[in-house]
Amino acid sequence: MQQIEAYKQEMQVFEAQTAEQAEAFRIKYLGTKGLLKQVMGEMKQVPNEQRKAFGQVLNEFKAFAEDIYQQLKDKTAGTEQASGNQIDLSLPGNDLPVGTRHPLNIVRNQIIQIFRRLGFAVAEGPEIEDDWHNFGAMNLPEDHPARDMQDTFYISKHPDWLLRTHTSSVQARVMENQQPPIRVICPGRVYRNETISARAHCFFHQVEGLYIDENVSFADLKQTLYFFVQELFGQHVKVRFRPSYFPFTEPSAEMDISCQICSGKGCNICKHTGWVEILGSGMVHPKVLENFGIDPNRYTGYAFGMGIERITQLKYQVNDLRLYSQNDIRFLKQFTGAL
Ligand code: 2NL
Repeated sequence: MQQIEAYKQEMQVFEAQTAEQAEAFRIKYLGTKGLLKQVMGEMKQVPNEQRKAFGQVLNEFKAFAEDIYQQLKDKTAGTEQASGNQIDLSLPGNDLPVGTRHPLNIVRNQIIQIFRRLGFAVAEGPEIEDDWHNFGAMNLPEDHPARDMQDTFYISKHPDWLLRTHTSSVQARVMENQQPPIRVICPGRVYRNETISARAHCFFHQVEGLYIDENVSFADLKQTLYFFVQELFGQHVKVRFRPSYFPFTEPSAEMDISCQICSGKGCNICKHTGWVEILGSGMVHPKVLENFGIDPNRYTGYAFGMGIERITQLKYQVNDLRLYSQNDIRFLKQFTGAL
């Protein structure tokens, strides 16, 4: 009883200026490990006949403590702000780092924009293709090396399926569903079974184009592609066409542009020739047109294909293909603002 009286006096002189100090009172006296619980635990030792009286004292003690706590709480209400760990909501927030477009997407978008202005639509298609859309329709013979497992990823559970090796498969799907005039470009990822190095990867990105109508000529092909590289690299760029071979075009040509690194004087990039290859092209093979029921005597067309990695390399001097897919922020952030 005496001890309780002493505690009461201790409580009465308890000083609290802040809400934290009022809380300290609660913990010390009323908390689960507080003094009140401790004193109540002593009930067991009280002889039976005194229990009732002691219980009353305890109840009164508890009410006393709660009353003081309530007073301290009222007195210090609103002092939380003064405690110093309050956030100032009027301050500006932390900057969120803004990402950059991937260089391959920057260049792909530039290519798409140029051809859009020439009336080309954009078509997309699946990355897993069947043999017909990727090879057969494109006039690739059964024994063509591209059809070998060494060069192409086949889906082992479904031998007729493969990862497309070019986006010609998308143009095949366009020709399947649409009669001429056809004017599309097909950007997308393609796969080849290559050992990864600075110059080769097991996937890369392409833009292929196709234009089929009456009276489409090789002169249209040349002038369109010349316009394209002038828009992409500048008016000063020179072009040359070299005869080439593709199973899906006849005649075929590869196009070179004057080296953008040394302006044609000769450097490592152009192997001291002053020219760099940027795309393959040709007049659509009559067999390809026939495969889609397009009459080759009425319609002609040109087609072309380019690697986006290669063009990005020439535009931004990226000299290792692996950089495109390593996600190294030091590489990627160099394209801030290159939109
Ligand atoms: C290259 C060469 C080329 C085509 C792609 C094509 C598409 C159809 C019909 C005929 Cl639907 N040809 N595409 C034509 C010539 C060359 O790509 O070196 N690409 C990176």
